[in-house]
Amino acid sequence: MVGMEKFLIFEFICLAFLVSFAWGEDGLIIPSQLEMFVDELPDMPRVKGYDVDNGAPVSKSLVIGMFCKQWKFHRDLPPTQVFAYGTSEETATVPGPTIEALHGIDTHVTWTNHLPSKHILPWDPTIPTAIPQKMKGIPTVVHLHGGIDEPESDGHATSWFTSEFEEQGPTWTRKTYHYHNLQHPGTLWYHDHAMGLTRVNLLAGLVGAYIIRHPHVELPLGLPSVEKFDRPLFVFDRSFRSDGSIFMNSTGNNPSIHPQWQPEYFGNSIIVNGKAWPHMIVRRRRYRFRIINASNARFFKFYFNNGLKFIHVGSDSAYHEKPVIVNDILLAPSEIADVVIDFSKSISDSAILCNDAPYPYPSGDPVNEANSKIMKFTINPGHESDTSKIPSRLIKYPYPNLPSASTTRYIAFYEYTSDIGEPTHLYINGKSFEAPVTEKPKVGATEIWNVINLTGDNHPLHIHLGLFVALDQTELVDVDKFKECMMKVNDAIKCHLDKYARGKKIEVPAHEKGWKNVYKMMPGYVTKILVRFSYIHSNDSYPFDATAEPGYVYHCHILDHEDNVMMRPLKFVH
Ligand SMILES: *[C@@H]1O[C@H](CO)[C@@H](O)[C@H](O)[C@H]1NC(C)=O
Ligand SMILES: *[C@@H]1O[C@H](CO)[C@@H](O)[C@H](O)[C@H]1NC(C)=O
Ligand SMILES: *[C@@H]1O[C@H](CO)[C@@H](O)[C@H](O)[C@H]1NC(C)=O
Ligand SMILES: CC(=O)N[C@H]1CO[C@H](CO)[C@@H](O)[C@@H]1O
Ligand SMILES: [Cu+2]
Repeated sequence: MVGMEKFLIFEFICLAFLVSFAWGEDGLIIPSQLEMFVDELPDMPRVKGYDVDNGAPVSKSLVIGMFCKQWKFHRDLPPTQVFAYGTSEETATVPGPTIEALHGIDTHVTWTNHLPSKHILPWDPTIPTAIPQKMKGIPTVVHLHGGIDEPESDGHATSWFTSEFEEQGPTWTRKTYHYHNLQHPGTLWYHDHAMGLTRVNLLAGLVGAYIIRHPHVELPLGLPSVEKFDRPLFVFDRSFRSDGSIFMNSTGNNPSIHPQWQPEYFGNSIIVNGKAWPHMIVRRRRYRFRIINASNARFFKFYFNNGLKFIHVGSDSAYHEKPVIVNDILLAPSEIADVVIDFSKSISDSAILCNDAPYPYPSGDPVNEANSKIMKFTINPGHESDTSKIPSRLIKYPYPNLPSASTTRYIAFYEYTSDIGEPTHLYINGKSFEAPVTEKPKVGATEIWNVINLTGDNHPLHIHLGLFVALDQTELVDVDKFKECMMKVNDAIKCHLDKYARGKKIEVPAHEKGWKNVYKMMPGYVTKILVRFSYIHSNDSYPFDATAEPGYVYHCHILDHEDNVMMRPLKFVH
């Protein structure tokens, strides 16, 4: 990607930079220094992705910038320097504004970069990284997660650009992105996707929600739909220093190989809509929450301390056929749970949203006091009239047709370790990101992907453009023998996957059976998914050329893995 001599100069500058960033590790905030539930849950600014002309919605062009500014994460924490999306520097927030789009109405967004030349977090030039030749400016590029859009507007990792578009990555084509909004209604989110910088750019604050509404099919459902009662909840974890700055360890787990990169970022404070352990006063009625997990690596298992249940109406971007009532929800990074909570059923005047997922998931440390709590709801006493309802049927999309699958692929996840047994990098199918593209589906195709996890971690797989259904997960028996063969031969058929894939089967939970764009790939299992590269709600073909350059990608959504480099190109053919 980068010429060697350039790389060396750059490394030198960056190392100098890293040294200047070698903060004392002592000035860290410990969570007990921050009182819980003192800040009110913000609702991020809403920006309409359409205009109204003579009563009819028409397409709209937005300009959304990325700004370096101060943000208060907690009453008792000094302001924190962040990177924030917004229509202006004054209104920029973490997370950014919620873009409200309408089905069938195009939204055009010019994403502008106003970031300084120095990053606020330590990054690592030794992993494949977007590096501007003039060494000026922070590369950024915006991906709309869950969007069904043309390759030129998909935010390809190498289509990055720096401040004022001064420099551009090798596959950059345009300033203004075109979102067709022709897909099924649901919750999407936008976030940075620059090569090798995704983990730090998101940690710095570059995330925001994007909702596609289709009033004609959604209003008859009767779910809470007024803005006040239909709220995105962005959840992520961060650590802070006592001066308020975001703390990210600047020493890698293999510093002689990668000076900074670590396989997983975990923060000790839980942030919802930009506030640490916020609280929200709610009425005794139903609310819809679109819970977006924007952690780098933390999984969450949400439940209520007072037994309140979640009525799961959608998963990632798509509605379920029927609501599913659950006591807890396991959310992997970048997964979305679209739920209704009926506070009129609360037996107490407050409810604490809790978390008990070990980290790393599933085999890591148990949660502690600080990361076991997410936020608090205080429920106003008194009866509340509530005209919303939970319909018995939501939206039924045609179920995937197995025999229509034209191709079966085997996708294996590998982790490589150094002499000291510490992870150095992760690859999909044993291939670097630059290795020639191997996944070339036909536009409109349905395919079976067998995803084989040969690592100790649960990796949330995300495929751009396509949607998929998880069919089943089967444990691999004699996994060490299979892994040995795979490490040598890297071919699941030659290594007789069928002989090993005969252990325990894990049923996909009811609330995750629908169309998804991220799914958790269990360690030591082969997960079979059916992927569809077309709309799920209609047989219309895409209104754009999906075979155009620069194509798409698929990757693990643990951002620290994606950056180093659990990501592969995905190109379409006719
Ligand atoms: C930072 O990472 C290094 C290397 O893994 C580790 O030794 C050190 O304890 C970490 N520091 C903190 C504050 O977590
Ligand atoms: C959030 O997403 C991260 C990575 O994308 C994942 O590790 C974490 O478990 C998820 N947390 C929740 C609550 O879903
Ligand atoms: C798409 O076409 C198939 C086969 O012709 C049909 O069974 C299916 O219902 C159609 N789907 C939609 C959403 O119209
Ligand atoms: C095939 C393989 O290597 N599987 C690994 C998956 O992860 C588990 C840990 O959860 C390992 O024990 C397996 O060896
Ligand atoms: Cu991963």
